[in-house]
Amino acid sequence: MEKLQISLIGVPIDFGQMRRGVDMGPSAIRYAGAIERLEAIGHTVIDEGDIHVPNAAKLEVHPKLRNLGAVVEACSQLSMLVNKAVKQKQFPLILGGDHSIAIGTLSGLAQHYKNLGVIWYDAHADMNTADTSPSGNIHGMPLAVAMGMGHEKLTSIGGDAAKIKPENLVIIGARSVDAGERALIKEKGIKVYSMHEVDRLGMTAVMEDALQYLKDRKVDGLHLSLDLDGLDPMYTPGVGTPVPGGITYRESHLAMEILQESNMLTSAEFVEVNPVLDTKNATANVAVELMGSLLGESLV
Ligand code: HAR
Ligand code: MN
Ligand code: MN
Ligand code: MN
Repeated sequence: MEKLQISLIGVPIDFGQMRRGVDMGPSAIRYAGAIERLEAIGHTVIDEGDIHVPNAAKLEVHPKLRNLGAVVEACSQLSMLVNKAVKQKQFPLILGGDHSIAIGTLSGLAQHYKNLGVIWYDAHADMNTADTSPSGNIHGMPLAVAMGMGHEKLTSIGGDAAKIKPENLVIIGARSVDAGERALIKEKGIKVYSMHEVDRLGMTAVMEDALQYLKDRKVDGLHLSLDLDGLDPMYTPGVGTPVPGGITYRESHLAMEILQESNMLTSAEFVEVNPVLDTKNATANVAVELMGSLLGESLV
């Protein structure tokens, strides 16, 4: 297995939604031993620390886009750091923070990858715009923004062009999808393996299928965006929007191992860890264990 130079970037933000505390996610994941775990595999970790997240109250507020100014500011910084890491041939590994940060991650990656593949491991489709969102929470919008839809202040981070193509996106684990998101999935023909497909086909087939689909599209990079609420809340209770009936712990490890075996992965992010809602840092612990499998820990 290739040994990586991992650029570790924390994004302590909780402004993309309403439950405070997910800004402590990067701390919780570091406390759970992320760096030691990755170094034990043989990777080099360049810890960029956490980006500075401004006080939301001092920046632009918007009736349908909660804390817009703070999210724009944090995502702009993140986009630059991710871009810098890729330029230096490092593997960006981003710790959230709520899922709004994916706007910055995907923007940074898009500076380099012109045909980026994305695996979105999540209970949600995160594809709302201000007009379809039931909540006004930006963490429910990053995929729409990356496809070029939504408020101009969000879509223009790192350039006006769309950051990903709908046909290069695969969603895994979906089980809470809003009406507007469903319409968009249909309209764009987005590949979704909902819990129905995970149950019916099994995780091995889902992952092999997903990776073949992305290979057929000749993606030039592959980003994993892993929302810890993709797993069943029985394993990852420390998330702001838990949805029952999720992916198991073992299935998730298997998915990570298959991703590792594919040799396609070029970046990853782990988001929505909220230690305030947790017991004994369980969710960050799972995040770190999954990181191990994803980045090449071997069982024997
Ligand atoms: N779809 C709902 C909304 O837009 C809930 C989104 C919850 N999102 C996350 N990230 N936790 O996946 O408000
Ligand atoms: Mn806070
Ligand atoms: Mn999400
Ligand atoms: Mn989610």
